[in-house]
Formats: sequence, C-alpha cells, structure tokens
Amino acid sequence: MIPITYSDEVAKTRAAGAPIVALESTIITHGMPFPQNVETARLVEDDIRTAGATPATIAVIKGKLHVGLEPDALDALGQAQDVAKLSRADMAACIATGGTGATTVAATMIAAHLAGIHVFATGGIGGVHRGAAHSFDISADLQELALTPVTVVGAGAKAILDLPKTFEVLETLGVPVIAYGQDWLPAFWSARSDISAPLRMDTPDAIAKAQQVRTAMGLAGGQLVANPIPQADEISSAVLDPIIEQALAEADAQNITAKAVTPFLLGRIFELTEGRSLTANIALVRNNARLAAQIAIAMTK
Ligand code: PSU
Ligand code: MN
Repeated sequence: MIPITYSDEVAKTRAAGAPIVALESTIITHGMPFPQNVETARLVEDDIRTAGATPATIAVIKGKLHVGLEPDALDALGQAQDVAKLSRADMAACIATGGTGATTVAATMIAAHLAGIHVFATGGIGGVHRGAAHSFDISADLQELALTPVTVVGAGAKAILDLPKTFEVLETLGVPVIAYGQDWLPAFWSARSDISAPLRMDTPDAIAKAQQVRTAMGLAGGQLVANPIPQADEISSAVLDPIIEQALAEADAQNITAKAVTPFLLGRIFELTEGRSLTANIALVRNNARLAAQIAIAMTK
C-alpha cells in the first residue's frame, strides 16, 4: 500500500473509529474561482464538523497523497496555478513523478477507499456530456461508482451534462442512484429534473444500510445519493437552460475538449449568471456535506 499523509484531525478520528467524510479538491482548483473556492472549502469542512463528523479533503501534493489538508495546505492549493486535474487514469503517475494534483470524484473515491473512508460529499458528479455520441466524452466518475465502494453525495450530475444519458449509463453499470427525500432526480442548480428517481430514500440510516448490504453481498462499487439543492437556493431551468446552451456553443466554437470542458463550462456559466451559479453551487455543496456527515455517522453505529 502507498503511504498516506493524514491531517492531525483525520489521524485522530481514524484512531477513534469515528465518522469521516471525504471531500474532493478539483472543485477547489478547477470548479470555483479564488477566493470563494477556499472560503467554500472551509465552510464545507466546518459544516461536517458541526454535524458531528470529521472532514478529509483529498489532494496529491508534491507526490504525496494527502487525506485531510492542514489549513495552510488548503490555502496554497486554492491559489496554486497549473495544478493537474486527477482521475483514475493519471493519479498514480502524478504520485510517481512527485507532482501536485487535485482529485476529481473518481480519484477522491479511490483515495477515500484506500483510507477506509466510506462517504464522500461533492457538488455534482461528472457524467455523459451533451454531444457524447460525437465526442465520446463520458466522465470516469461513472465507472468509478461501479468499482469503488464509497457512497457519493452530490446534487445529482451537473446540469451541463446530458442527464438522461448519464443516468442510463449509471443503470447499465449497476450503480444505485438514490434520490434523497423526493421522487425526482435533482438537476444540480435546480431541485428537480423531469427524470424520475430509480430509488428513493428518506433517512441517512437507510442510505448507510444500503451500502453495507451491497458490500456484504460482495457487490463492487458505491452508490450515488442525489440530494436536491434547497429550494431557496435553486436557479430554475428556465433561467439556466439558455445560459447552458450558450456556454456549450462557445465551448464548441473554441474547440474546448477533454478535461478542460467541465471547468470551461462552469466558468462561463458563472460569468453569464453574474455569479448566481456559484452562490447556488456553494449552497448545494454545503447541503451535501451535511447529509454526508449524517450518513457517515449512521455507518459507524
Ligand atoms: N462538483 C462541483 N464542481 C466541480 C466538480 C464537481 O460542484 O468542479 C468536479 C468533480 O471533480 C468531478 C469533475 O469529478 O468536476 C468532473 O470532471 P469531468 O467532467 O472532466 O470528468
Ligand atoms: Mn470528460
């Protein structure tokens, strides 16, 4: 096993067998602008502590896999330029070559599992991009959910994606998609899409138990908990849809491809909504962190 560098807080929590929630770092380096990225990362960590669990933000720094970042490391990462965006394909190479990289959903799941952490909170997972029939752009996050036993709490998949195709692929891969407290899947910035939820659960205990049964059955993989953004914070799809269309058209015209697509779209939508998309994104991540903490607590019972 590779060595893992734990923060003091995470090391103590592990020793006590107390609940931990993993957090990704790509949302900090590629998903939000500075300084809101660092402010949000701190708020989210505090939300998890307030809810009674310990946050473990994950990143690769100078070739070391960190599970839990000390405050100065989090600050530095939030302002660093040229940080790699790591997924399953390139995380090991980054560690091997002494590089620095932020972990996406897929890479964070891998690291969380190595550290014995079962629950992870993010904004929204990657998925099948619109136009995937042409580009073949399907996030590695989807197959990771099929492989690695971590419960991921997100506001569904990001609404820049082709949501129906994303959920079709998750079904094909055998990934449980659980809407929290409603019969419809959320659509990231909006509390609901028009896609009905494959599964619905109303308590953190039920979600924790479902992951444990899955593992006990010898089924590989995790589950996606699709947690709707609080209604007070949502942006309606009537407002957002034309903006997403415009951002997608610009990405196409500028030939943005591969790993650059998601950061480009999030950045343009931030500009086109005059910051509203970021306010909503922050609200939904914090909401996901609070639910993830409750699930982590339920899993240790
Ligand atoms: N959630 C957010 N903002 C983000 C992400 C998630 O609210 O920026 C990141 C995650 O790290 C996710 C990545 O894994 O976007 C998806 O990237 P791609 O589409 O290139 O797989
Ligand atoms: Mn992609």
